[in-house]
Amino acid sequence: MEKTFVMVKPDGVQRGVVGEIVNRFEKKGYKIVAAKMMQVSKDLAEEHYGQHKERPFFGELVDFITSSPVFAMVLEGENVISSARVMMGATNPADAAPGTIRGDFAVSIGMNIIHGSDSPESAEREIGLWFDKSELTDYEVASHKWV
Ligand code: RTP
Ligand code: MG
Repeated sequence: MEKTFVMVKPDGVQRGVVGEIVNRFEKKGYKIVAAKMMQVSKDLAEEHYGQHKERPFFGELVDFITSSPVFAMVLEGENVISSARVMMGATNPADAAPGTIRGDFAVSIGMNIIHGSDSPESAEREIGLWFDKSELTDYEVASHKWV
């Protein structure tokens, strides 16, 4: 079954919406395979956002992600990679539809509350980067036969 990496960014943790965000993914029908609160190191932030190294906002992005703890998760389910991105809404919260996480909780592109892997390749890379294999659980959710 497909897995993705999702992270509530420092602004989401500071604003107390971790529970609300986790709730949305649980209610949708996705399984939480792993989750942890963590202070991100500069090395991890730079590696995670490596594809944006040459972009003008890279320094600010790394400073922001390391500024306060994040809540990192691995979610599992059918089409979870693209579906979680739909639930998050557009990168720029100004363009994110109401009802999406960014549409409901964020205002500016620099503090857009949440990250989600953008492809199967990114998901595999990011899960490996943020979680040790031993942190990933493997269990059945009884109600998921109805999802
Ligand atoms: P993310 O990786 O954080 O889930 O966001 P995303 O896929 O929707 O967007 P991406 O293009 O990967 O950009 C990564 C993060 O960089 C910040 N950004 N700032 N100032 C700017 O023009 C700008 N553009 C992007 C955003 O915080 C975005 O989430
Ligand atoms: Mg991205």
